[in-house]
Amino acid sequence: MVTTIELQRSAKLSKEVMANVYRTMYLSRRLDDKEIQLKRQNKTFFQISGAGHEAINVAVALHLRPGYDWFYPYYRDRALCLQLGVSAHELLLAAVGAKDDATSAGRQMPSHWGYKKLHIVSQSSPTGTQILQAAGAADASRYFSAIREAAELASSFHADEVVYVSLGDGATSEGEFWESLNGAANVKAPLLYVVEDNGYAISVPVDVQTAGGNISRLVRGFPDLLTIECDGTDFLQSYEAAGRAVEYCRSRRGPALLHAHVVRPYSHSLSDDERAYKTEEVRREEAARDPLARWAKHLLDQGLLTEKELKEIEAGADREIRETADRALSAEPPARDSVLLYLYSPTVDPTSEHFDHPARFTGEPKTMVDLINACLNDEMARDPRVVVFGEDVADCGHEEDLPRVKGKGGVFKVTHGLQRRFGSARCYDSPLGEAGIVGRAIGMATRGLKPVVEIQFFDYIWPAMMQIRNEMGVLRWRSHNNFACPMVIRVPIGGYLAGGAIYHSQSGESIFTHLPGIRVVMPSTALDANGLLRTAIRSDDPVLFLEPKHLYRQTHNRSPHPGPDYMIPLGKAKLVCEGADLTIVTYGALVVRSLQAAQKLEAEGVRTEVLDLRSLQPYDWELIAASIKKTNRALVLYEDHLSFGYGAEIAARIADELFEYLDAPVRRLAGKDVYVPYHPRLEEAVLPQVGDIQQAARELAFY
Ligand SMILES: Cc1ncc(C[n+]2csc(CCOP(=O)(O)OP(=O)(O)O)c2C)c(N)n1
Repeated sequence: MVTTIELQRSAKLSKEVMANVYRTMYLSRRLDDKEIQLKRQNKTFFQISGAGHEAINVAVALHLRPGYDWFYPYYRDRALCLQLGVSAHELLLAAVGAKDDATSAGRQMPSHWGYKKLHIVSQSSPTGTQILQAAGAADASRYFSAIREAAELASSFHADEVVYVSLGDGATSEGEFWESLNGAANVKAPLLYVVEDNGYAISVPVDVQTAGGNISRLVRGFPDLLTIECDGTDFLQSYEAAGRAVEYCRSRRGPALLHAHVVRPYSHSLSDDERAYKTEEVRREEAARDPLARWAKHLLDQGLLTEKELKEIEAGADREIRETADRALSAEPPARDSVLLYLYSPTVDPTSEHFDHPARFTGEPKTMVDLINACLNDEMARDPRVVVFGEDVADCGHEEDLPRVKGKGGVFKVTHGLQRRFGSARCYDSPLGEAGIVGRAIGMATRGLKPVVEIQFFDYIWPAMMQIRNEMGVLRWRSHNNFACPMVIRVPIGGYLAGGAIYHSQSGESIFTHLPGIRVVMPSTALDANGLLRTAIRSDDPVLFLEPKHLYRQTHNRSPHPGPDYMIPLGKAKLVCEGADLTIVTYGALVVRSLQAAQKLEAEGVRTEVLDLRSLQPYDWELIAASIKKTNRALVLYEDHLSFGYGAEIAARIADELFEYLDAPVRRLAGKDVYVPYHPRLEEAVLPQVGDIQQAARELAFY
């Protein structure tokens, strides 16, 4: 639907509200000034202003409900936060990075909002990530409407709630913006986009940034998206436009995009001087549109406030800032030793015995695909908050055709039957966009759902890297445990496919184990996959669940179903073969190859111990150390490229901490530092084979 609204000045506001609007706008501007002063005095460490955006901010906030609606505000949204109920003191605590700063306890720069009570979700610095998360928060709203048992478990849900997200004109160029629009428009999500267009992204003018220079014109083809363009420096016009946009979302007609033209009088940030790229003429024109001055003039011209009343409002705000700045400057800084707190859930420990639940086997042996599928079935039945989405994961995109088709359920069939059993609200196809899958899952998880999403192949996880690295792994830590996104990303990984080639054989687990805040798991058997996935789903942390796809249907790793509560704690390796002469530390597809090599070595008189790590972050150092203290020789074996790989960390730690126990250098055997090629002969040359393991182990044993 293409909808552009003719704006009329019909807003009816009391004198008191209008005076308060001025107060918030003025307070916001003077807080910027105060922060700039403090930064120049080296009493704070960063400043970015909301100057020029105050009118649209306050206008939108007046239509929204703090602690009821959900907010993903851009860094310029100081006035929005104030209007929603954040105090000047709270903002200044963030500027000084105080221990009691509610956004992050000194971990984030100021203007990275996050106030749990008000539902202002912790924000980060990448310009586009919040947009997909907001779409996810709106997805959660739709989910709660559809699945009442889940809504009953939600910390907050209202049938007419709205999710607010704001961004700059520059940020509309991020792919995440377009992914979000496609997703939100397609499902009529109750998502309000406010594009605060100040004409520049740092120094890049909007006509250089955006085709045709006008974002609302570009997005008008999205069905069910209401687009409204307004002068965001004119409070009344902004108020009316925001009212219509919010009402559209509240009444569940679809998402709305409010394109507000604003100005940016204080340069991009304190590190920028706009005179380097804006002419005096442009700056003069922008100054004439300053929303604060315009609103003051309107109030005086219309006789709504006297000069004296205006001055009283200003004096009151100035006083508040002075007092609160003094208090903020003497606030206690965060303790140095607090820095490691809240990388992971402080209350749910997936390495604990609580997650050690014995198996009660039933039925015939099943493959890894079957037992992952069984775990998803069990967990979806157990917890209405578990939701599965990704590319092709549904059985049939057109639900009405389900009775007449066999059902897809993922390219590897891991999610087969979930849509049929649990319905299309709980298992559905996402658009083809990995950032969207992860970003939306983060938004849903923040609201208390448990997304278990699939990235179709590890090789295609990279578009989601921004969301994984800068959001999923960071959210809990950066918000000082105020927000979290416990979720699971399932990813088929690795080679040995004979034909998988460069783009269907990749490994790369070390890139993720390197990231604080994320658990990384890689099972090598059907039973472990079942038990570890259940732990991942029931844990309170984000988990990257890597499934060696070569093992999906192998008969050697099959197991009967271990029961609906079977769990293996994270960080527990498995001793899969006992030996006395050397230890192979490995995981994934190389476990079975190590066992085959160990058997052959046995015939040569070499007794090989094999450890399957199963969980890569955290990993079982205790078992590794115990084994090497016994065998005194270590071979670290992994499928990924040798250099800078996961095994490099393990090998380094063994050399560091177990040096006195070693009778030989720590050895590594891994994939070559080259891509996995298509022809099986070439693939064999790249990935470690049983013969290679045998040779490396033999050399080590006889070193
Ligand atoms: C993904 C990403 N790329 C680059 C940056 C650096 N950066 C910070 S703000 C900014 C410009 C943003 O412009 P716009 O969205 O128009 O917002 P404005 O600052 O004008 O309000 C850039 C390039 C960033 N923070 N994140």
